[in-house]
Amino acid sequence: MDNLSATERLEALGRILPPRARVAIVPHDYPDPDALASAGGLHLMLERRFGVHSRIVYSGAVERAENREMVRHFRYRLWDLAALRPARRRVPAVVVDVRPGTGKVTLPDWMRPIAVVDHHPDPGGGRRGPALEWSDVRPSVGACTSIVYDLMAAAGLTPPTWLAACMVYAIETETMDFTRGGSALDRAAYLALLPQASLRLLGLIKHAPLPAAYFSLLQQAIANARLYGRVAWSHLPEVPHADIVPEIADRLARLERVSHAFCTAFHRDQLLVSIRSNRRNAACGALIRAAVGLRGSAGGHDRLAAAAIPVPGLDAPARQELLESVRSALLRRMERRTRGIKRAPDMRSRPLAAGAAGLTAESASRSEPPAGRAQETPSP
Ligand SMILES: [Mn+2]
Repeated sequence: MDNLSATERLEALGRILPPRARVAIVPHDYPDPDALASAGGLHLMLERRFGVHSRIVYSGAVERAENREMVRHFRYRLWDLAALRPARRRVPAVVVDVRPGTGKVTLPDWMRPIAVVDHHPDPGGGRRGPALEWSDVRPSVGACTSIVYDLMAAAGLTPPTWLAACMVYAIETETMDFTRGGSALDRAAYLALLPQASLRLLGLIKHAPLPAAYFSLLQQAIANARLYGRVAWSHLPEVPHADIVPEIADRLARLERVSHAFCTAFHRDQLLVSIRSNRRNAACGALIRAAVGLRGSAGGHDRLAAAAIPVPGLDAPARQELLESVRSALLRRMERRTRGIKRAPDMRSRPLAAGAAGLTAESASRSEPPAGRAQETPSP
């Protein structure tokens, strides 16, 4: 389906959509703005262009304050899969911003994936999902929302102002305001959607009120952050929601002179990892897959990627051992990649924040001698 125009793709989609059945639109678990806005655009398109009713069904939670604000203004209902009764007949599903079989989207037995819209590179590692009847996968596009915009535009559809605002926000966050790449299609989608968007809603999302717990997690993450030359790492022993992990990685990646950042955290029965790079061709997705291996699901893009490693039943020492192994596997690979930069990093670590881990401002500004493993692990 690679060389088809958006119009041809639309026609092909029309041929595989069941005429009367209700369709599920399924974004990846713990949907982010890109996944939600893409799902919203598809919901509108199925209805208006094909007369097909759909339900957006997600798993996991939406916790980041900005994302919750976006959901608050969503006019299409978002159905929590856990609260749905299984359908008696299998429901055709359109999977969005993820591919089935990657471990990043929950599809119950009673759903039958028929189509996918995604922009993630091939997951690789034998994690190829089932062949679908229709797919629109464009890894060169920065935001999945831009692909949905392309299809909507080919269908002659203009989103309502609230949805346009969500789509604009999705493209901004996914491309980090076009600093993290962004193709010609992303720019075209962004510039076309912006005049159609409720700018007030866009502002409300960006300036969403933050809960007090956010600040205490941020404080903890900064206190635990350590620098290894141009690599920054922080760990949170236990987080109440998954969304804080990529947020911390984003923050750390903005530290001057840092080229790679990652955050690790235990969340329920999983070790979560988010990595970021501000360098081109950082291949974060491949890097994290190599570091995590078969221990969990991992993947992502050039400059950002994430992994989730199941740890059910692991006691505290075993969890610590796993964390240490993942941390050193990531550091090793990042260190190799930052070697090309002037002033190659030494792998000695130092705390990010003066006064953190009981150090004074003066000793924190010096590099420590090579530290043992125990010392490199931040105290809780
Ligand atoms: Mn996406």
